[in-house]
Amino acid sequence: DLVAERKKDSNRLSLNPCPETPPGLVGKLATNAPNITSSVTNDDSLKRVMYGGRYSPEDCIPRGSTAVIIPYRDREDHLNILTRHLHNILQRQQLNYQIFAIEMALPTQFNRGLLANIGFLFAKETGDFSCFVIHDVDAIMMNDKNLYRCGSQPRHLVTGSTKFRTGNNEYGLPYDSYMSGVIALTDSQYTKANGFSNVYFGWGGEDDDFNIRVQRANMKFERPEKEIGIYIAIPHETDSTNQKNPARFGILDVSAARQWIEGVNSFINNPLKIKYKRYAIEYRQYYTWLL
Ligand code: UD2
Repeated sequence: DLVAERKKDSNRLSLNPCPETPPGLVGKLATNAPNITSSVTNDDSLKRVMYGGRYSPEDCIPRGSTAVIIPYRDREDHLNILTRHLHNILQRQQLNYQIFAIEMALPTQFNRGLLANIGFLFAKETGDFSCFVIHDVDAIMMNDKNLYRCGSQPRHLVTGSTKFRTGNNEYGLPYDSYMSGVIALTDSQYTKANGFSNVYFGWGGEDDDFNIRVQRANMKFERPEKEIGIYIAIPHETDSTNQKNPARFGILDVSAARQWIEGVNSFINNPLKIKYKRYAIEYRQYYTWLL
């Protein structure tokens, strides 16, 4: 593997940077496909994925490098659909990328913010990424022009999801300041906001809390154009280990007071340092898995 990587590096010396707009993009994908995975045509993409769900373009020098971080538990079907779909599209986007599934061990209630923070730090340990995309496992991108790159401000990559379908509007959003599902931040943007709060166990609240953090750090989420940031939400039941957190509103009320005390800094030099155990790391065929 190392020899192959070195060879690629030396080949790259004579390569040009990838174009600003990747040439192979097709735009909006067929939405009525019975099987989302087969709606993306070029299955050869899966053969090009390196173990751990990594890829780097061979014919040009990529513009930055993206870590896709999926807070995860017990949704294997969704994870299989999403990772295959992403490999297909992110290769067309000529990105250097790696996909991470960050799983919380049972029996603790799910905590999406905590997993995002752990995934962010783990990805930084693993590779040199310029962009971190925190991704719901059930969010399927339906326009390949939605580039998984970062910007000068944090980015909310969703302009509409079938989860919030209203009347004739197939892809909707529940409210203006909403920024859930898929977001993209640079290392410095994520760190400046102090990452996600770690104290939301169970469903809800961590996304609105993160939005407050971003604003209080003098940043603002931006979205792509309306027809570009569209997603299918794979339907699912409520998870018994991610029940609605009845305390979420109370925790959200004191979001500002907690912002600099706990967050991604809770894992580094902090008197209230969070300790957690890594039970397993596996470099699986289509993604890197951390339990
Ligand atoms: C919404 C938000 C989501 C998050 C959540 C509240 C959208 C599109 N998404 O999702 O970003 O803010 O509300 O916490 O509005 N997960 C698992 N296994 C579990 C439970 C959760 O893998 O047992 C992961 C998975 O990546 C999933 C995400 O957490 O996509 C959000 O959980 P959800 O899908 O149950 O919640 P949902 O759809 O209401």
